[in-house]
Formats: sequence, C-alpha cells, structure tokens
Amino acid sequence: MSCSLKRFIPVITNNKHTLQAIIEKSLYSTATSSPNTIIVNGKEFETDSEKTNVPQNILKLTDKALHLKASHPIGILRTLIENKLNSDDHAFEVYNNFKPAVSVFENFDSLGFPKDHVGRSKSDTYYINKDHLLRTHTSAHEMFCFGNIQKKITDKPGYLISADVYRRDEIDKTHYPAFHQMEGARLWPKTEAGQKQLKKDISVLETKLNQIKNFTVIDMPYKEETNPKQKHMTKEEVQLVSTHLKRTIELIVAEVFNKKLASEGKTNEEIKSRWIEAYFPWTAPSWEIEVWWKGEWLELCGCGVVREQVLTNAGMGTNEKIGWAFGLGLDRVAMLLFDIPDIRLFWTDDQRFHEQFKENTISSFKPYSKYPGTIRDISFWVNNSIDIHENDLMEIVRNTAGDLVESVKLIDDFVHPKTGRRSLCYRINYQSMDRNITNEEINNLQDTVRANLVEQYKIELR
Ligand code: FA5
Ligand code: MG
Repeated sequence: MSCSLKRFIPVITNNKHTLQAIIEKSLYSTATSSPNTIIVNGKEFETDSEKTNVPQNILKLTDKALHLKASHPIGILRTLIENKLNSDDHAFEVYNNFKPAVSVFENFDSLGFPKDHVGRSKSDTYYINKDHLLRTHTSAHEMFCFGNIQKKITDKPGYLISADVYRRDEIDKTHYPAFHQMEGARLWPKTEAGQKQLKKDISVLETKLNQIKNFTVIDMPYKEETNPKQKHMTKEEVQLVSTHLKRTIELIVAEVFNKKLASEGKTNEEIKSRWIEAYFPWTAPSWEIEVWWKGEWLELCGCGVVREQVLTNAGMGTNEKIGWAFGLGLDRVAMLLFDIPDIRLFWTDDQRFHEQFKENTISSFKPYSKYPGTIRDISFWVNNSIDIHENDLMEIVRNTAGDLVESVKLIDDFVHPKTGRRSLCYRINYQSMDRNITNEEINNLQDTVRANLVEQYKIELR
C-alpha cells in the first residue's frame, strides 16, 4: 500500500485531546451499549486510549456496501471484472461479504508488514482499538482465503474479494477516506504437473489477448537486482507465475477500457498500458500496472508473486504451492468508466445520481448541476512542541464539514526569517454535489474547523 509521509514536524504521538474528542464524537452519535465500546456492522468492540481514532462519520460508511449494489457504478464495475475473470474456467471463488473490521494481525502481521511500516501508523489508519482496525486493503483477507483453499473448503485454485477499504488520507476529487478494492489470487501446485497446467492456462490467456487489436502493453525485462524473486522458487516458476499474472490483469484492463470505448463508439482507439516495478511486503517480485488515459499514466493495480510465508501462515506446507495476487482500486477506474468527476458522488443518496446507472451497463454520468464552491483559507503556526500530521487536519475538516468539502490543499509554507517559526496555509474548497450552500453555513463550518484545530492541537492560528 502506498502511504503519505506528510508530517509537518516530528511526531510525538498520543495526543490525548484529539483522542478524547474523537472518541467522544463517535460515542455520542453511534449506537453503543456502553461508553467504552463502538459498534461496527453490529459487532461490539472495546475502545482504548492508545489507538482508537475512528470517527462516527467514517463508521457510518461501513454499512453502505456500494460494491454489492447491482446498479451502482462500483457494483457494475465489480460484476464486469468478476464475470470476465470467471468466464473461462471458473477458477475463482468469489467473496464479497467480508466486513471491514479486521485484526491488526490480518491487515498487517499475516502479510509480513515490518513493525515500523508507515501504514501501521495512526495518522494513516483508522483504528477501532489496539488490536482491530478498519482494513486498509483487501489483502487483509488473503490468509483466510488461502486457508480455505488449503482446507478444501473451496475446490477452486483462486479467489476474488471485493470490499470497502479505509485510509486516513488527503481530501480531493480522487481521494476519499473509504474506497473499494478487488483482490485476486491464484495458486498452482509447485510440481511438474503444476507447471504443465500453468503453461496451458497461460496459452488460454494469450490466445484471448492476441484477439484484441487495439491494446499495447509496455513491459520491461525482469530485473532480479531491483525486484528480487524468492529463494525457494526457480527462475522458470517465477517466469510462469508472473506471465499468468500479467496476462490476467492485461485482459481485465483491455476488457474494461474497451467497454468504455465501445460505449462512446470509439472502438478503434488504442489502449496503452505499462508495467512498473513495485514493492509489497507479501509479494516478490512485485509490479504495478498503469494505463494511459487522457494524457496521464494512471495507477490501477498492485500485484506480485505471493510470498511463501503468507501461504504457510494459511496452513500450507513449504514448497507446496506457488501463485500470484493482485489488488485493484475500483473507484478510480469507475470514475473514468462512468465519467464521474468527483469521488464523493459514489456516496451520495441523491436520486439524480442513482437513477443514471443501470445493471451491467457502462454509461456517462451527466452532472445534474454544478453548485458553486467557496474557498476559505486557514493559516497557523507550527513549532516543535506541536504534534499534528496533515491527515489530522484533513480529519478535522472531514469531521466538521463531511461531504461539503471538495478539497483541502497546502497553498503556502514558509519559515519566518526572524523568529524561525514555520507557518502553513491550507485552502479549503467547500462545495456540495447536491445543493447550494450559504455563506453563513460555510462560515460556521470554518469557525468550527478553526476552533477544533486550536482545541485539539493547541495550534496558534494566524
Ligand atoms: C494495495 O493496497 C495492495 N493491497 C495491493 C496488492 C494486493 C499488492 C495483492 C500485491 C498483492 P495500493 O495501496 O497501491 O496497494 O492500492 C492498490 C490500488 O488501490 C491502487 O493501485 C489504486 O488503484 C487504489 N487506491 C489506492 N489508494 C487509493 C485512494 N486513496 N483512493 C482511491 N483508490 C486508491
Ligand atoms: Mg500503489
């Protein structure tokens, strides 16, 4: 997972005020049975002062399950990819109902995340308590799903998982604290028969790809120095598994973008994508695929050859199986596919949005109206005794203004030449997708943001 590393200043965590405020906020407005618990999808969790940082407005999203709605863009895209992947040999068991509250072990440890990985920090992740969090990726369920293959609960050699995932992140048109991923994985026995099967499976994919004429992929030769393989695998095994992986993902990309081009009557247009090296703690070697869309490379999916440790964590023996896994972001792809200009729209209850989409159909969203936005700046001094991460500011804005905020951007960062103090200025763009908002309403929101920043972080406003 990619993580932002935007600390204003060295962080001395455990800001008691913030924590208290957040806990209180979530407790007062959530269904709770006692002051020290939170309920997520009907399940009760104890909170703690060390880690709990998930606010009520985020908890509310955990019941939405947009990926299960057949005529929601996220659901339409999910179904499209699932059907494509299962169209030949039905090799993938489908899991779409995993709940977002998972253990720290599932999300990080089972996948070999280093103890000091930034993804584990409270500035990046929503913790329910010290042992549980809102999953930051669908890979959190890999161990369970590989375990089902091992225990023969499923007879399929692969699986697909679609689900909502949560990250404390910046605010703009392509970032929302909740989004959706599809995880895929597939295994073969680490035997001669397994290799034979792999070769057969690859040729099926290659035949299909050869039929698609408007699709170009830029791939680079495999480089062991920068993207090392695992010791227990032979070069040939890595070659076969990664070829199957890459061809599988290329077929998804070709399918999805060709559907888009077809819906616009542009079937002759070229689709261009490329592979780049990547790093994930639980795959080696690892890659990401990008697609060229409207003048820029867009990252769609991370993937790689599954580390043996993940398989043995799931109960398999050493040298038993080899295979791949990928994690694909559904929201940004759906934004392109359906011409959705702002990621917040996925979460709206406005019928003018929902009535535009139909099961199994790619269509272009027609904005029902463009409501004007209003800008407010907030400037403050920071110094070494203040503990705040950019994501903390984002969180205060989100907790205060919810979906009325379109973006928050750093517009000025300077150090006073005489005093040596640092000053930051952020620009908040308030704008509703559904209605007009009044100046008075925005002033109130901005006042609350300012007051919360001072109260929770002891920050001096300018
Ligand atoms: C992961 O989350 C890995 N779990 C993917 C993976 C799975 C790798 C299995 C290897 C094996 P990453 O953080 O890059 O990786 O996110 C995967 C995809 O999710 C990205 O390519 C992007 O399409 C999408 N994504 C990531 N962050 C966001 C965000 N804030 N908003 C919308 N989409 C996002
Ligand atoms: Mg990434």
